[in-house]
Amino acid sequence: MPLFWMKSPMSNHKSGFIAIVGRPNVGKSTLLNALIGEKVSIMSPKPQTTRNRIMGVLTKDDYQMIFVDTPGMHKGKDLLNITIDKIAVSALSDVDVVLFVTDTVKGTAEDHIIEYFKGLSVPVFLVINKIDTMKGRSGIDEVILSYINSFPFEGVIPISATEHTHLDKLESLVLPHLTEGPLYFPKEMKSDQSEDMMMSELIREKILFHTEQEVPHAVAVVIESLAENAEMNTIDVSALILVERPTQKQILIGKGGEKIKKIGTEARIEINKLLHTKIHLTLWVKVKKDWRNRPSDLRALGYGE
Ligand SMILES: Nc1nc2c(ncn2[C@@H]2O[C@H](COP(=O)(O)OP(=O)(O)O)[C@@H](O)[C@H]2O)c(=O)[nH]1
Ligand SMILES: [Mg+2]
Repeated sequence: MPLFWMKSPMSNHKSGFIAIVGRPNVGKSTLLNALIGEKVSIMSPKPQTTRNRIMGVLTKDDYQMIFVDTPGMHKGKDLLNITIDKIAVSALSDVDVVLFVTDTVKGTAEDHIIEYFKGLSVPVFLVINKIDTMKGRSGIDEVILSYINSFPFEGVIPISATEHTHLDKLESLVLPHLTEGPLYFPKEMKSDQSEDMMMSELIREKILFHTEQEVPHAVAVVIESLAENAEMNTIDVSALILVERPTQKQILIGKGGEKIKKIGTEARIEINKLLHTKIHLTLWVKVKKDWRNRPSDLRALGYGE
């Protein structure tokens, strides 16, 4: 403690970082978006939807909560998967609270995630999502009972991210664990991602929606250029979609270019909303063999540190 000391004028202001972790597909990104009230992280029923650590910022009068969405933790073999897993684990360090999200009765797939908590000194809440699909109270109890002995959780929070059920409760349970702190992000900022990253993610979300099997895993999207078109009063966006094989390119383009057109139209609507202006979107598909296993490609695409 210094000799001369005074409470700062911000002394009632609290802030902190809250990690959202769990198996793929339990609804982590949906929860983040519901808490922030805006789409900051893309969502889909496909695994590997979230590949990077994404922050969503919730600013209220007396506090700022920074939620850190993570890729689902699962054991994968290629370098992209290993990188994704590392990102998820490193998100656990340097946070004030951890939200462990699940949606089912405990299975062996989750054991390795709980192991990571044992080395932490911060509170971990058990968040049971998708209660809208569970059979009443007994269904929720069944999930709680399956977890309660595996780790000394700080508390249990049953929610539905899609229905926005108990999200206010979640906020009020997390708040006491934040300490006095500054605004880490400006009040109006909702995410730490760049506009380019958000645009490429929205395009990837539409690709995930319209393709099956190996294509979602083999796809990466980069924004190549962004230019104001004064004449048309639009912003012209050009994006490159990378795949690993010519067959994947064919699937993505579809018969007579039908599929890529649909993806483009849907992505354009979302990017319009994001930028609050009309955009003109051009998509290019290119084959880049084995990009998922090349460290330089992964870095260039924004995956990893
Ligand atoms: N019924 C229901 N579905 C949900 C809920 N939250 C998420 N989902 C769905 O679960 C799927 C995976 O969601 P996502 O947020 O991408 O999961 P993540 O991989 O954990 O980030 C999506 O299809 C969501 O619509 C919920 O509260 N109720
Ligand atoms: Mg996700």
